[in-house]
Amino acid sequence: MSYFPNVAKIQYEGTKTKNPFAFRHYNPEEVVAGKTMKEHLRFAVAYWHTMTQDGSDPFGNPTNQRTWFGATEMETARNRVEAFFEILEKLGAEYFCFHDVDIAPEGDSLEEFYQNLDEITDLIKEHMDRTGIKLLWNTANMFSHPRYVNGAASTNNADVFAYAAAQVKKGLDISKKLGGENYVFWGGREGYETLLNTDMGFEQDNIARLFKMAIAYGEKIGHKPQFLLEPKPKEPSKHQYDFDAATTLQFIQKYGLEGDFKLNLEANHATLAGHTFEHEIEVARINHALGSLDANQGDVLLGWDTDEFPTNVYDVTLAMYGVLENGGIAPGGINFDSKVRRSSFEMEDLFLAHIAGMDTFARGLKAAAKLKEDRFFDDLKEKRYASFHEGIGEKIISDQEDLESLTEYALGLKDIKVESSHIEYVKSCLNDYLV
Ligand code: XLS
Ligand code: CA
Ligand code: CA
Repeated sequence: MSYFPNVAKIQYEGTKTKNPFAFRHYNPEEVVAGKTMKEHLRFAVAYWHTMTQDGSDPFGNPTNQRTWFGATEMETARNRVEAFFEILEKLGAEYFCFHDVDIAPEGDSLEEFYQNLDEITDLIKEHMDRTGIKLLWNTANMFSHPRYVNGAASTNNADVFAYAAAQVKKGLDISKKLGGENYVFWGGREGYETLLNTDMGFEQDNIARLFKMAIAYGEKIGHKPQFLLEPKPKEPSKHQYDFDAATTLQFIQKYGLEGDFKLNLEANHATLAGHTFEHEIEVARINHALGSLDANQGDVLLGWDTDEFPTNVYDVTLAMYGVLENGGIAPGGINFDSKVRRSSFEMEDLFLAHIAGMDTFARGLKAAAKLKEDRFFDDLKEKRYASFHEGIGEKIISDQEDLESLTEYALGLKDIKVESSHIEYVKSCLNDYLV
């Protein structure tokens, strides 16, 4: 049975095509900068936005038309797996991501939840074995259930901490069963509402404690995914501890987690933190902590996490430049943590949206590769910092100078020439790469 009888396998047809169900830029086997596009991009589809998001918003009912609802929650869960793998196969996406609660109902007890997860992950595994599609990452949803109202690892309630630990343990068992390449922690409720009742140091120690338990359990079961922390400044918590890449790196370093943890960076979370996506990628990259990317975009006119499919070629080009500079993103990937707009409610919009995102990343990759080949940024920066590659500058960066010797040098300076950056010209030249 097919959930998308009118959609065939999506093929690359080039920019001349009028077929909406075709790639115009993403050509999986095309070689760009020494690797195929699919090796560079490692696209993943997110279970939550694709299979469980219903189109409701705080003011409106669900709009999404979906045909996978069954007579029971478990029947729906099984149908979703079938439909999901049809989407992955037809898109040619080689990876997927999910939260535990996306794939199976929680039932009335932890035991029942575990049983449901076992049954559904058996089914998922069958499809993975049949298709060769792989798990980029899974995670435990420790933010939706009312028990997590005051946080999961950062809760004030020890029973809640224990429950969160049980979810993480199962998450790692599932990761092992499905060969997950990464395992994500996103702390939506790990933050605070007011400092009046919050022991910030205590809460952060406990978060690190849970992470160390996860590392130890992974070692015990002989499964070592790349652990990833996903920064976000706010929403749903007023103030989340993993505010941005820099804050999260500081946490990783404080608790000595560098060997096991990297960052999963999301574009919309970057902008919520007042940064660009490329800024967050650069912060992670220069600290050897670029793990994986959640691809989406926010809306500059809205102040919340809209998780739109990425269509902004400019931003995506700069993000992909960071990925190329990093020498790639593996074992991470490009996960579409993106949802169709409420008005894109037909089943087939799920394809159109992913095609738009994949084509945008393909364009970004090609433009970034050309920028690298032309040494666009390399030459710009080399010229900009040229004074440090000769004379006194060279001595400064080889640590041959001190405050006294530099004072002596500065006293002898007559005229300091500071150059214009001509930044408008640079931006205009950059535009030439985007069309
Ligand atoms: C929410 C986050 C979430 C994580 C996984 O804003 O993006 O979906 O990626 O829990
Ligand atoms: Ca995300
Ligand atoms: Ca998000």
